[in-house]
Amino acid sequence: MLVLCGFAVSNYYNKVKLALLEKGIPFSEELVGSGLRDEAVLSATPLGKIPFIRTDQGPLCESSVIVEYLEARWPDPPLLPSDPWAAAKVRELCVFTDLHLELVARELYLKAFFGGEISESHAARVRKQLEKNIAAYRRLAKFAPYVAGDTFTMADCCAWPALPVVSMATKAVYGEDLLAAAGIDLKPYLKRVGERPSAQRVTADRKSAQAFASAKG
Ligand SMILES: N[C@@H](CCC(=O)N[C@@H](CS)C(=O)NCC(=O)O)C(=O)O
Repeated sequence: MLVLCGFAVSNYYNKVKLALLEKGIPFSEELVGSGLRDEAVLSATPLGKIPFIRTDQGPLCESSVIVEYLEARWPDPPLLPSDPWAAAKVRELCVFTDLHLELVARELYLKAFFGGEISESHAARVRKQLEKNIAAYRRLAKFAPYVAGDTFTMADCCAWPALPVVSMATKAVYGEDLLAAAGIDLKPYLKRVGERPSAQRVTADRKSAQAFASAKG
């Protein structure tokens, strides 16, 4: 059986988990911390990043690659439209979410979530980049009600776990949620996707993992 490795607080882990659950693919979970350098981990995920999966054919890392593999191997139910153009538009949204929003906002996490410090100049540079990228994302994302339109797609597997983190990080660092400031109201979207059984499982597991982490201190 396929094994999803990583931890349930990670948005990238939850992106893959949503896809697995939406497709009804049997899987188990293996708790693996990020940034581990031991050979057993590096042979599966050479940068030590999570998530990765273990399959009968071997390990695979990078959440986008994993989700594409799941789509190709278990096409039903689909997370991409059959029309190549429409599918490319969904993938475009995935890239914008992962690369142009989450990866930029990630530069704030040290201060936003881990009690660290970042310089004012760094925070200002990230803000400028995020404002530009969020405005661009807003041109593409439909939220009607799903990110790519009327159907739940791979773009929602990316967006639903990641966008709240972008909101929280910008609020924590700048005192202002930059998504909301750009006119993106996430509440109806998060609620809508949050009603799906897949998302409910992801949320419940994330909350348990967070509670466990804070109990451990
Ligand atoms: N591009 C990777 C990003 C994954 C990623 O950044 N994972 C974080 C946890 S959310 C991680 O493992 N960070 C540890 C590190 O970068 O060493 C993917 O899509 O899977």
